[in-house]
Amino acid sequence: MHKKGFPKGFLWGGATAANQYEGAYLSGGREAATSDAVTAGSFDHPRMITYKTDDNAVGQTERMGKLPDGAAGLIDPESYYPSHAATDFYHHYQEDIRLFAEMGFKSFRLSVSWSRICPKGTKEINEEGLEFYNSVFDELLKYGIEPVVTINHFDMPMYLADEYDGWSSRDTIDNFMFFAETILRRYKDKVKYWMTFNEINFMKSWVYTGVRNNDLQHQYQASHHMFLESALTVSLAHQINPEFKVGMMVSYVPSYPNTCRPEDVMAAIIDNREKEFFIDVQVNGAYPSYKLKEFEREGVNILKEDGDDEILKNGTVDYIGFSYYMSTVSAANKDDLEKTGGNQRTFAKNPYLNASEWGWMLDPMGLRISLCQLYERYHLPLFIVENGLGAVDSIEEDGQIHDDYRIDYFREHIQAARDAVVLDGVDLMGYLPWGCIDLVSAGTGEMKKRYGFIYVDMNDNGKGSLKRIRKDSFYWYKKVIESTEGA
Ligand code: BGP
Repeated sequence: MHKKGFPKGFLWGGATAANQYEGAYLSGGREAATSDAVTAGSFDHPRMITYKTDDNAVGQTERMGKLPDGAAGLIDPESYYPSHAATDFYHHYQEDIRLFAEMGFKSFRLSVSWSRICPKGTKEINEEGLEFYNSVFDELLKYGIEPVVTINHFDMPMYLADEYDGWSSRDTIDNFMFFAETILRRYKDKVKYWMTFNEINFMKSWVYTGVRNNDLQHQYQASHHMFLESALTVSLAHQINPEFKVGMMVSYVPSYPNTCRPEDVMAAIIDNREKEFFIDVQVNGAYPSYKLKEFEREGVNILKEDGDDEILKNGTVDYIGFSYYMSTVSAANKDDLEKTGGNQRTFAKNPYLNASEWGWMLDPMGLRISLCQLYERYHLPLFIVENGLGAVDSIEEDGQIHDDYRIDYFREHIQAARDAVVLDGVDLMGYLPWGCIDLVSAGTGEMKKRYGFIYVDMNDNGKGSLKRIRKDSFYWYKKVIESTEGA
């Protein structure tokens, strides 16, 4: 153990995803994905999904907009779609990786765009797409940066969403398996760390799952297919290369009881199951009893085929990856709670905490609490694969970005992670701050909400030179990595 508390080989780095960073959405043989149909939004004006939907499509957190008559494909010519160009990793990957190397990154999380490899999501390969990621991995390895690959981060080839209703259909498993196997085999000597689905507990968005009807039955059936997929991927990955580490990924927002009234404590236990369910299945390889009881009460009937239970049992994950941004509060009586903004949906306000400009509760201690809860419940290595502060940055007169607020945020969260390692004995693999370079927000489609150590000149209307500028936090994070590196 190094003097600063983090183990030798700790994976310091940063995290991104193709749907928010890569751009070049119809270049190099890529075809459209669900994430391409999302317009820009803002705090008070939700992003919109333009889609040839019937009026019965319900339950999206965003408005499902019908395309105007005559609009081609999915794109409304009057709307702006920030992910189409994003911050253009596709054309800037060498420059960006050079900057990550300058910060001292040991690892870098990215996702592979499914429709870049298999344009329709079916069993047809786009060799140019495979070559692109091959060059990216080579570039990373040139600097000794370990790639951490999310196989699927919040998108699905449009064709599969259209023709198969996304993860509702069991056929999607077969198609995804082809994609997963293709990349596991092609990059087997370049990538060791994999993650199946980003934030698998966010099931309600059509963009993420391609599922139009998201009543409980459809939602959980889709989850079942994703669980099978994850388990099959883990099993196959271990056959291809026993050295592979394949993890799962959830959004972890711990919920505290509003008071010490036992009813509030029980409410927190129930709310926490929202994410624990997804971890339980992928770590224990079976559905937990509380969920089976809930299915009975709600009339949810998961359609399983023979052998499904064995698939789940045999494909449990090697580590738990999670995003941590905030905590929330639970109460038996929801009227006792005040609402605030949060990751992908609204959450409850905690009067003991401050909030970000987007209303997310800032809670560094919550990171230590999460690490303890997860480690003590699952006894598996943990990987913080997202954490960060979405904030408005401005370029000052000196041409620089003085983001002290971000530095303060990271100082406190890294300290909390260190406490979990040093004081609580948590087995922590690494720390990958989200959006280590500015990219498009998933929740609101904004550029204004920035997370990066590196500023990218691009605004909410798609104007900007895409020039990269190091923020003050860039130099600060570089020092953190230097000073905590294993001896
Ligand atoms: C997580 C997602 C990321 C990312 C992050 C920040 O839910 O995995 O894709 O976007 O949250 O959220 P936002 O972009 O909405 O600020």
